[in-house]
Amino acid sequence: MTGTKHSLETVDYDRTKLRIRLLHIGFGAFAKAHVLVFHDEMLRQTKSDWGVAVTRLNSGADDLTRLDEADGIYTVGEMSGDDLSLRQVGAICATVHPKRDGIDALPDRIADPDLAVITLTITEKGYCLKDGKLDEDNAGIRQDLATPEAPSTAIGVLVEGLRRRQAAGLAGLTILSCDNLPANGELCRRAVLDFAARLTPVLAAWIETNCTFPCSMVDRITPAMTDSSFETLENALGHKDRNGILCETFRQWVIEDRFAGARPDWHLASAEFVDDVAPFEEMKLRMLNGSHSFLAYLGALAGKETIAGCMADPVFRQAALDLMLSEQAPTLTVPDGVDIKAYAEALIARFENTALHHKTTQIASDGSQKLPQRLLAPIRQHLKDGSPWTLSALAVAGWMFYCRGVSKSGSSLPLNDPMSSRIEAIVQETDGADYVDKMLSLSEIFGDDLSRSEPFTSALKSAYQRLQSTDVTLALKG
Ligand code: CS2
Repeated sequence: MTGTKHSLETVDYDRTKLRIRLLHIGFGAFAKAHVLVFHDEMLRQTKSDWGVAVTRLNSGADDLTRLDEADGIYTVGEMSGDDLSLRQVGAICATVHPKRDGIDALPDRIADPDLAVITLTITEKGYCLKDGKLDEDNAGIRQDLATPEAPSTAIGVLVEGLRRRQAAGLAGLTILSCDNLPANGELCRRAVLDFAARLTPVLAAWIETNCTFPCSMVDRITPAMTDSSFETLENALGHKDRNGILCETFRQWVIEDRFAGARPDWHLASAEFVDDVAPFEEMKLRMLNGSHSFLAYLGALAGKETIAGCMADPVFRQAALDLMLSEQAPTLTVPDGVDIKAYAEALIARFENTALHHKTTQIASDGSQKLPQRLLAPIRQHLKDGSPWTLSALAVAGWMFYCRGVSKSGSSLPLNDPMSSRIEAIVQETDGADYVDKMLSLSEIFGDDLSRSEPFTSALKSAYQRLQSTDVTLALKG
């Protein structure tokens, strides 16, 4: 990116004063660009002592070691068109990885007396839920219930850490989910309490009394880094930062104000503490993430590599706006003070950001975990109200088409999904005619209600048929 304008905000607080009071589990691209940026901004404003430890559970030990080598400091590049502003984040005091540091390192970190808050970005599948409860058939959960002192899942790690806190007579913690799930805090609480109750009811009761699980809505578009984005960062910075991240300039964090103990002053970094996050979560999940998934599946099928590429096509751009305003917005309780039309237009402008090479195939991953809250919940509402949901039907049919692994022009599409083996088995066993019916029988995704709903299944079949018989742009035009 030539002609880039940039400024660099270096760390301006005394890092030697930081004590580890916040632990972040699931330290990937999003956390680097979101939670840690809010936290860093707060440290700039308050010069407080809230240091952070970050962890990943499975892969990524080398990434954390590389961060240690940079003394925990990394660069965030915030991009809009040709503008790029750079900040150094200096909040991280330690990294922990069970495979590198031993199985006790993480539960011991959770049982540190200084710790007050744990934030989580472990993705939808990291909560190991089925029908809103802990999925005891999940392989990781089964293993962790058998050997709880050597946990491998985030839920197992949390419970083992909390058990050590309880045994040491320490205070409880605030456990703050930052994943794109409705009522994310409640779901996290359910998974943790179900797991703990399977071990000892006394531990579950202690967690219930001493810990809180606030809900939160998080928002910042942060594509996975590629060689070319590292190069953009290097050109702007004047040297390499292999820990760096590029993202958009927009960021939002709405947090339910229910902390077990001390609360970081994140409001000084523009986070909002509210009594009820639900309307914000629902609005963001349906308007932003719902249309992201819509663009991801239909865009990938039409050969569009990025979200900005979809926006450059007037038919896709208009369809995304129509989906938001005609099919998603009517299903929402819009938060007080929000102009939903302006919100939708701002989302379109964010999607148009050509500096972000946000791949449709990246957003297309984990569809089985994303469709229910992004598209199926609003569809349920339309079925109840008798209102139209043509574009939502195309999005779900687009997902089914995408799962076959081939675009309309015959190029291959990657299927990354925890349910991929079951999906692939359906793709293998059917020649096409009953494909939609077989996909609809995945009750973890569609629930028995939708699988058995005639209006739902027939609308899905005709949307799928339309995608099969015509090109995506024509299908979108109706
Ligand atoms: C995206 C989100 O990958 C996806 O599923 O929809 O990561 C999205 O970019 C963020 O939620 C934006 O806040």
